[in-house]
Amino acid sequence: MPTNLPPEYFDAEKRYRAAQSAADKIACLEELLGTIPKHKGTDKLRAGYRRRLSKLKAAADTKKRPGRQESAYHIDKEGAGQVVVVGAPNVGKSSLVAALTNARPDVSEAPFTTWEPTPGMMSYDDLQIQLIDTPPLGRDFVEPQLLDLIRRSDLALLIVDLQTDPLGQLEDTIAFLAEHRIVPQHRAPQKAEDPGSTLVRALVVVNKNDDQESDELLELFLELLEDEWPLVAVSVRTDRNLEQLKQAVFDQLEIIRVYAKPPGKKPDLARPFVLPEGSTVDDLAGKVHKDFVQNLKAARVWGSAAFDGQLVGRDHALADGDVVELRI
Ligand SMILES: Nc1nc2c(ncn2[C@@H]2O[C@H](COP(=O)(O)OP(=O)(O)OP(=O)(O)O)[C@@H](O)[C@H]2O)c(=O)[nH]1
Ligand SMILES: [Mg+2]
Repeated sequence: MPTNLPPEYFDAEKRYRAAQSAADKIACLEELLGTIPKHKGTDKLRAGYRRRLSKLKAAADTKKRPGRQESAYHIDKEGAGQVVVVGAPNVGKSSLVAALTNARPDVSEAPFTTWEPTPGMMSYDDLQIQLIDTPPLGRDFVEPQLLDLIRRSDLALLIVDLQTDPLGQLEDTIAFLAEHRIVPQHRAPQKAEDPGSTLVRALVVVNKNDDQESDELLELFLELLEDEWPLVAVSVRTDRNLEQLKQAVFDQLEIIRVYAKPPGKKPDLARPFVLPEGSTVDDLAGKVHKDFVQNLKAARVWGSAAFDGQLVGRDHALADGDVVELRI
């Protein structure tokens, strides 16, 4: 032990020994290190405290990590579907999410405004659908987590700006997604060539079709567009076609709403069960309660695909708007 240590060292050392929490220990160690004169005789002592300090800091960091992993890109699905809004800079992604949902992402004339995804809820009839605003797709850098968000989504809105090379923007977006092995679902045949790719439902949204004047631009764009795309032309600025867009989003999600009716009672029309298109009575039973699947004896359906009150079997396919009475 070197002899020439000042009295402050011994005070600081006492405090360090008394410290309970990791944060206190770190603070006391830093203070302690500051009191030790720097010369050859104190090298070992200082190195020892340094090691302890870095160990404590590393341990504190790993503890913090679970918090850090909750990145802005981990957005829990809410409502009837998760719809991610993607596209080139400045096409109006944030404007669209601000117009259709309760979220208020920043909008500006300058490109590259958005840095983080922002979710919001859009009402459609009796449903809530989640829309997520995202940072622009760019050649230089794209957060890998954005790609995962697109892969996990139920639908991607590919936004282009009618007034700024919409064809080029759409081609770039598709090429970009393809580079990362994300394939729009209606191009499914391509998937056979690459089994590692992810199919994602996609809807092209042509924004900034503000008025009749820009309809000419739209016609030109549609003529040049080679592939068939599910597509809606809108204007966030003038509200043009925004209702049609909501309808198209619902259609593309390929979901149905079914209302459960307890025997002898009225159906609960306020809370639809949301199921993928093609779902059966069995699928609904599983969603209502796991006991229902095993014990289901009969079901009656009121709706478009059945005559009113028709008795149906477990594998009867349900349609949007059906009212179903499950009997156990
Ligand atoms: N004329 C016209 N301008 C629009 C429309 N929608 C959005 N804009 C404008 O386009 C600009 C960009 O809008 P943003 O919503 O910030 O675009 P963004 O795609 O989120 O942009 P980044 O976050 O930078 O990728 C803003 O000046 C908007 O006011 C529209 O329908 N018509
Ligand atoms: Mg934005």
